[in-house]
Amino acid sequence: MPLFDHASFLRAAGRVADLPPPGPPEIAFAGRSNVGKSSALNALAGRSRLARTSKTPGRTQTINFYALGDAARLVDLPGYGYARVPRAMREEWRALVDAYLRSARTLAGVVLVMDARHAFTPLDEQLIAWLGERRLLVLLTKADKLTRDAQMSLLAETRRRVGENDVTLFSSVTRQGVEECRDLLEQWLEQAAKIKNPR
Ligand SMILES: Nc1nc2c(ncn2[C@@H]2O[C@H](COP(=O)(O)OP(=O)(O)OP(=O)(O)O)[C@@H](O)[C@H]2O)c(=O)[nH]1
Ligand SMILES: [Mg+2]
Repeated sequence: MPLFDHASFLRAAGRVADLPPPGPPEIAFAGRSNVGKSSALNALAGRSRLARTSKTPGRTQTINFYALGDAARLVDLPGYGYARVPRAMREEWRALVDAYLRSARTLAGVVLVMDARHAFTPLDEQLIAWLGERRLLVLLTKADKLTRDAQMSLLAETRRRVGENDVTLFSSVTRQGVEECRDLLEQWLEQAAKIKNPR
């Protein structure tokens, strides 16, 4: 769909003061370090190197904003809970992401990215609790690493656990789930834009 075909880098924010002023509705990508958030964002945007990805956990340390034309933004949050990051940096992460979530912008929803092979770790549970009532899409990525049967049971189990929220199996490698996600996120953005600009 057209919206995702016009992604461009907007800004990297390493400090609260660097957060861009609120603009169009945003969708944030959150999840543990190295689960594949940046790769998922690239797969959705159809661009292999828009967001930087890495085999080394903790690659994304700033909040990176990408514009989808003038209509929307995708926001790549730094990985959560990477144990080898010094404590002071973890505090900074928390403060920065907290400031982002509290800032007066239109957050259409959060894509919570989990590794399909290790879903619902205690860190994921903490993140879900911390995100509170926000609308979630649980993206079970690296699904290419699971058999079809394992994918189906994980999907059913995840649906049970996250209730009202959306769930998709995803792979940045095979592009499984990409179209489904784009359609859903476009719906979120349309709804958020309507709430923002009621006629
Ligand atoms: N097999 C497979 N590998 C993937 C997939 N998505 C990401 N990866 C790999 O997982 C590693 C981490 O990917 P990133 O997208 O950088 O992960 P991230 O969540 O942005 O990581 P941080 O920025 O460090 O939090 C890289 O080696 C990717 O190539 C996927 O769907 N399938
Ligand atoms: Mg990243």
